[in-house]
Amino acid sequence: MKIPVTTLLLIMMAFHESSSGIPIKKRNCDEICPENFVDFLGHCYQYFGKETTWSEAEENCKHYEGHLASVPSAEVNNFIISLIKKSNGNTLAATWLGGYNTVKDGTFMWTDGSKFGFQHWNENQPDNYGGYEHCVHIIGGNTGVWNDLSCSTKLAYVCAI
Ligand SMILES: [Ca+2]
Repeated sequence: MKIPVTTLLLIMMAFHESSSGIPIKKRNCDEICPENFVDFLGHCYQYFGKETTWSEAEENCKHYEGHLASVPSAEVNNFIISLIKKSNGNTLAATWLGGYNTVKDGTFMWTDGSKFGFQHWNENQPDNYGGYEHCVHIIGGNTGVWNDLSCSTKLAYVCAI
């Protein structure tokens, strides 16, 4: 039996369609954020009120295929402040961000690998108080300025995808 080429092509296309019907996960501005994450400037953010150490917080963010939030601009810092307040009874809780520094030379970095450019430190910070403050958080009850703190301190945190 001779099957016309066009029929064969249609069958192949149909098979291809059904075998690749699983949508590929994309992360761009058009994508809807996962449940409980809020979209802002192309990233998805969630506040977690359960206080954990900085590294535990980063690990939890990785479960969502994200990282602790990096802050590239005042705009994003302001958004994170409003997200914390909205999620926490209008109170700005002390909250881990993805900033950390290398113990060796003190250079700050973000866990998502983005450039540590914009900085919003509180006055006289970072001070590496006692020589063991290597993680960055937003100071609670304040204006959203940052402090370096011991990474083993347990704080709320914000993940970004
Ligand atoms: Ca400090």
